[in-house]
Amino acid sequence: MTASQYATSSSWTSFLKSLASFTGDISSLTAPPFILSPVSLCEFPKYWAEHPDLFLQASFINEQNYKSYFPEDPNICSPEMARTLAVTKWFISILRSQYFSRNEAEGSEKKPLNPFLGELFVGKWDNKKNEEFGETILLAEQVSHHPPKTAYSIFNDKNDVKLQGYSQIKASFSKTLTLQVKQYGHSLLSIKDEHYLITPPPLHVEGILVASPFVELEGRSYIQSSSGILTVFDFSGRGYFSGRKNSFKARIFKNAINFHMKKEPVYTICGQWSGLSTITKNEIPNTICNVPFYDSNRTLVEHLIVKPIEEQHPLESRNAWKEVAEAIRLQDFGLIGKAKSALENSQRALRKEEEAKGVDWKRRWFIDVNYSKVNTTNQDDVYIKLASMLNASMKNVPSGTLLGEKEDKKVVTSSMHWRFQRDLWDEEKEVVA
Ligand code: 0T9
Repeated sequence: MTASQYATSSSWTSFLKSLASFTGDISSLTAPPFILSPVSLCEFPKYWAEHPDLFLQASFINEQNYKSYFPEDPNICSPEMARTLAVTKWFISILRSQYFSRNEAEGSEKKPLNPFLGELFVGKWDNKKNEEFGETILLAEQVSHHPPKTAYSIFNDKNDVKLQGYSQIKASFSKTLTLQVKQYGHSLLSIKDEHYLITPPPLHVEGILVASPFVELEGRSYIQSSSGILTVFDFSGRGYFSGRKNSFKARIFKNAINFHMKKEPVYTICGQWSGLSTITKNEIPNTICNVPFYDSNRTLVEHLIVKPIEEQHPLESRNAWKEVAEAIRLQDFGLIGKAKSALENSQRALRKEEEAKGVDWKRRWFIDVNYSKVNTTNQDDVYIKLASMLNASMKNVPSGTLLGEKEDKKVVTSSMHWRFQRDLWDEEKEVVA
């Protein structure tokens, strides 16, 4: 069947009707098999590093060689700027993985499996083709089930590059059945002793009515560097500041103050994140104008290596979900339900057991840090330092909310954020990457 045939099927129309009573809990929606993905949301952090070369690139840029990394601008001001351009390019490159790859592979966005508490996903990029690279390891853990939160850590020890973060969403359907999604959480990238705070953008899912959903980004993403340099991404879909889908404009400012004071950025990059983007230097005379910056159509992604299912720990995603995934591949509605219930029931039993014992599920590699209790003037803490440079709210508000903005002013008292504990991974005895 084609998407347009699915769109008029009774299973789809009755699914659409059920959306009227949506409460915000995506996992409670029973969708027809053709729109189910056999992949758990716990796997999604892999998208952050599907361009292993760009993920590491900034770590190779130093005082001596920085001009050679960005020959487009012979007057580039500093190695910090060259590294920010590398990080910006990496971020653009992975948007295609994060928000477009399911459409490419499956023809549309599909409903991912809702991870269970304690679910793990691990893998690595061995980078065998390039000796300088060394291994990049990914660890993801479902640290909360209600509401779902996935924490992740991606690190390359050889070049001292680390990314950690966590992600959570809040979703609602509009009258036209567009799913509006706000992202919560953030990522912290460390390139040796330089750090970056990255905030993911809001998005919406279109095409649900016609059974071929796809993601479109909107709003903003910030990449605040500890060097002071700030990249501000503005996203839009078809017809806002360009007639094309997946459009963006990224402005690179010397510092956040220049951005807040509405001063000119140093560079502007614009185009499509699923295709070509170009860079312009905003100086007079304008020497660099719409020079090609990145073309995501020309670079293949590198998928991480995941151990065969037989070698996986029972908590590892593809092992734990294998019956459900198989049932989805068979498109067997009854079997999907049965396999899902089996997993959910054993999870319910576990929670009951814990409740009776008065204990909480022990998180494996991450801890949650309450930032309303720590000294928020402590500039040794990378997150506090970067958030205050950007003037960003540290509360549990939508990603990228600045101090004084509407969401920040609401009475939200918590500022809990998930953080990776490297020693817990170093002591890990049962799970291998
Ligand atoms: C973090 C990403 C996130 C997760 C996904 C909204 C969405 C779940 C969250 C935000 C990643 O870094 C980036 C990419 C895609 C996001 C997903 C797209 C999507 O459709 C799902 C939601 C929950 C659905 O599955 C809605 C059901 C619909 C596809 C069929 C009716």
